Amino acid sequence: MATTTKQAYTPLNEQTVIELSQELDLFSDYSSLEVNEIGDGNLNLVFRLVEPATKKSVIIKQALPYAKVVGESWPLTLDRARIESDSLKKFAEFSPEHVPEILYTNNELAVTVMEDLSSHVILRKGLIDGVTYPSLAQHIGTFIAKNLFYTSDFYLHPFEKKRLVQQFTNPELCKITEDLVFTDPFYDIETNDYPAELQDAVSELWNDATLRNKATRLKLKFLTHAEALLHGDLHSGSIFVTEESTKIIDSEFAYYGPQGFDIAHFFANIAMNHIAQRAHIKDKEKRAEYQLYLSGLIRDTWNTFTDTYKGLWRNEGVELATKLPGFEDEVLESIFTDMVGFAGCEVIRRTIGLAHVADLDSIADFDEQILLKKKALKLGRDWVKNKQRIKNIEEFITSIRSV
Ligand code: SR1
Ligand code: MG
Repeated sequence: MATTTKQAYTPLNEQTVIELSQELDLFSDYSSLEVNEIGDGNLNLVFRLVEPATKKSVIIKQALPYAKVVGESWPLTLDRARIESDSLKKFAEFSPEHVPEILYTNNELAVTVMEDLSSHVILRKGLIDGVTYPSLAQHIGTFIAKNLFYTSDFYLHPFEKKRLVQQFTNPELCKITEDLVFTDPFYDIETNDYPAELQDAVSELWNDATLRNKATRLKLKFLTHAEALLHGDLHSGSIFVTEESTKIIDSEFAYYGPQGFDIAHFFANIAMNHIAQRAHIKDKEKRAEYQLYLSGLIRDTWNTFTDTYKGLWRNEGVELATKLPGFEDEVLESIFTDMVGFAGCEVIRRTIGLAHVADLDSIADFDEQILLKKKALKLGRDWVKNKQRIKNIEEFITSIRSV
């Protein structure tokens, strides 16, 4: 592909992004290009460029030198654009069908040009609207199992594993997770964000010494267990879907971490949707049916994940540990227990921390919103404190259904 003469970083705008696309020779007619900045995430600029005559379209994503959700007072490394494009390319080695195609990257400009996925919708929106996705569990379970196994010591030569750990060292983005997921929600810190009506529940949570203790231990795992390459932020806003297709995006939080982390974030966000459906779907029968779908989504994802992981372990395991009889079951049990705890932290921080989820925040009836947020907090606390007591995926699902 052609390249650009631009060398110094400056944030793109609707004019300069067209100039960049011209230098990169992405289209044939630049006079009629339609450009929209469609970024609704917390961190980046996202431009969609469409050539009306040919209907050709691309996404040009650029990291800003600060967190957009807070503003310029929160500086943030541009290196996250490199982490994102490198990790998407790494994921494409195992699951090309589940990531957008990367067409061009420029680390100095913090720019990535990628396939436009506007035929898809963001999973969070689909779930809030009560849509079912028949292939999603199969896709996510396989995607996570392959990423974890193929980037772990169970499969890689130790030199290559350590090279990847270096390539994906991502201190600033990890610090955001260390603070926003594992620390701030458990203390009276100004980044937290919740309505006054939740203060009693929040104070009770802050006074729970066991909860803090367990959350701190989970944070230590996140800090120290460089087991496999993670997406690092696999909530339902990082997944694009259609009925048949699933694409994972926004992997700027990728790093080497504990294996239970990504699947925990996926399940936590499904669980919050499950809770929120009490407000979104008024018809009782329809709601029960949809909640059953969500339970099945968790069950099928977990079963696909474990089946795929075990198959890889048996057939492609290289490290001696994969030859120990029954050891894969121990590894999967430990992933499961970590998953329950990490999911608990995610539910708590999405309810009272800095970054929320629309599933709960969009509940129009304020009293109902508060009631359901209290239920989410209770579930999150239970998962963090009692992760060892939840023995299998059926008990995990029961804990969500009995909220
Ligand atoms: C300042 S970034 C806030 C959150 O948005 C991202 O998607 C991550 O989840 C992060 O914690
Ligand atoms: Mg994101």
